[in-house]
Amino acid sequence: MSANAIESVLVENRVFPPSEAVQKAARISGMAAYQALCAEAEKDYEGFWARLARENVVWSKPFTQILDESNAPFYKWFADGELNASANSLDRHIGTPTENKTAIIFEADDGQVTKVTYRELLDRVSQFANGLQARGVKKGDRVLLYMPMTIEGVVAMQACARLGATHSVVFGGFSAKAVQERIADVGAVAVITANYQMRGGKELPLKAIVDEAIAMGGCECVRNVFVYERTASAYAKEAGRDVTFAELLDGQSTDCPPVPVDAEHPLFVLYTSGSTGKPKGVQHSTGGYMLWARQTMRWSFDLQDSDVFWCTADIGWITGHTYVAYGPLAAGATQIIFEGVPTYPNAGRFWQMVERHKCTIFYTAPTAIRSLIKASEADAAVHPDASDLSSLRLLGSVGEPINPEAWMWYYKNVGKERCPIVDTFWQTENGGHMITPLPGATPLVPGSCTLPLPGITAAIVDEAGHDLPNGAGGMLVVKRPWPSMIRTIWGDPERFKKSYFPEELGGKTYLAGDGAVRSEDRGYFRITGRIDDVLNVSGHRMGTMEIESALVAKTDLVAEAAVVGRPDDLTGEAICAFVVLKRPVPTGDEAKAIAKELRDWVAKEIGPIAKPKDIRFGENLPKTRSGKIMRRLLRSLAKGEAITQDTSTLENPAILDQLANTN
Ligand code: 6R9
Repeated sequence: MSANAIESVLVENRVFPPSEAVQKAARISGMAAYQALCAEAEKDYEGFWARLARENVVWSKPFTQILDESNAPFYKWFADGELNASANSLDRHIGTPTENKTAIIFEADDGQVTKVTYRELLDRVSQFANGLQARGVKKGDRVLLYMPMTIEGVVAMQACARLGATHSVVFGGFSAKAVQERIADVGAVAVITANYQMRGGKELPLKAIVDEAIAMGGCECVRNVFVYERTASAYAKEAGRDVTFAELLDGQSTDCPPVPVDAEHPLFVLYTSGSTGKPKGVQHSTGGYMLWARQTMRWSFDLQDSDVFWCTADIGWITGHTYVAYGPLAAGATQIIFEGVPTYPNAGRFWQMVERHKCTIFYTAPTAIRSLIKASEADAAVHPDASDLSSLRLLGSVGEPINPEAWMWYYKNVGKERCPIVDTFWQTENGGHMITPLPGATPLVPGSCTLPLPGITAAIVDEAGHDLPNGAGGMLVVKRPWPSMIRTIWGDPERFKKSYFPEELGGKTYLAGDGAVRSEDRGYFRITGRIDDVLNVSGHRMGTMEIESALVAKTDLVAEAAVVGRPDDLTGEAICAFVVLKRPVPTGDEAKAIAKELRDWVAKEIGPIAKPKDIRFGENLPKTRSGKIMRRLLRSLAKGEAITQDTSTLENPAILDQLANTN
């Protein structure tokens, strides 16, 4: 978010209360209803969550314990209860009118549409689970997915859950190295992938990247690679190890009893960037997670039976887990799944799809909105006005702060000043929405995620953990454990404690890693961005250390590198790398060529989303006398600001001029 945008958030005084019609129709109608739920949670915290757990989750063995804090911060919820996440998404609808309702409307990259009902989806998931079981996948195993956005991706996740196997989905844009690290860290027994993925009319390899990853070593745990043949194109197959979906499903029954697991059983591990070089495997539970996936569908989106829900997130991210693979199904929604990209065949694709499928709830990221604003300003044919958006009743935003200008455009042009916008703040570690308006209750303020959901004890504190008054910026924390929270970092409980429950805050307060401020008048939360070394580029989390490690791994060229973020109008933040080469500082065409080489290298090491936008070369980096890189100075340089900070502790002040000038 740019400094201007932050400023305009702070002075924002436009307020949009829910219309009478919206409020009347809503499940939580009016602020008093919201406050009553908050009061219920405050009065009897455990009783409140137990009620929601009974209402939202189908338990094969009911729980008698609610919250277990005996080994804090390793909290347990509903620990003696048993359930199955796939049964909670699919089987629960069998024998109800939802059984024959459309579960998924899939639109392929090329526009082809496929629909499946809940009954059909259950059959497909069961058959797939039987196939996995026949190849030895069982409860407690880990399975890595590297899949395109397709029905098959959801089927594979659900099939793992059906068997009690823990899935770990890796976004299809990550590199072979990233896949290899995740396979090795999570100890996957199998990989589920596709030969290719279709994006923007292009066929991009997936299977070949899995092959490359496994060939790097450390992946001896992988017995099988299951391959969805998304396209007819050929790919390399390793006999014995590789099994096509057709082979996997051949002869398998469409009946597969769901395997009951403990509430705390790990449903999935999803890797996300942290403030060190190594991504963290965020481990989620089954019971608490499923409770929140369904409840937030009903609260934040006020999901109704007639809704056509569309969350545009990829299943490789947490939003695609909670609001594609689990939440909408558990809540019995009809949802749209889109394989492609918003700009193909043109930048009106989202709006054309809303019209085509009569979408009622549309949930996307600010970065997509900002790029579509730009595209529709240049070409009226792709403007939202060119499509019939009258089916829409609710809009959502997620992934990064939405600047008020983009909010207003979304509100006017997409929602026609009729649809509330829920700006949902949450993180991979949270499992589901944390701070968000409720469409039938909360008066909206552009750029603010407003108030915590009932039961979520979000607060803003200073470094010592003291509550701050409205108007004072500080660290966002959550004071009490909640059911869908992260359970641990896979294989690294110490890092879990240090990252999220630091001793300085008493060891029991969840530290989000974001800065926030509450408005003076309403106490509304505004997220001001990460306060750690994590960047948010187009809604994707990237660790600065991760990118630095990738750069210095180019040992023939790079001596040292420091990465910072700078505000960018389109992507929120942009990656800016300061690089010291093992050769004289290049200029002109040579500098351009080396910068390109480094960008391609980072794409190979991590993935194209991690490519630095700016690369600047210098003889050195600004350092203190003790050798610490002064990142705040680099941040100013990246923004193109004059250095006004105190530079007296700097060992080599002359370096600032050099880094300010090269580009
Ligand atoms: C769900 C998701 C989490 C980080 C988070 C914050 C930023 C997400 C936001 C938001 C402001 C919102 N973030 N939603 N900032 N307003 N509505 O995005 O998870 O990929 O783990 O990212 O994204 O900085 O800490 P994840």
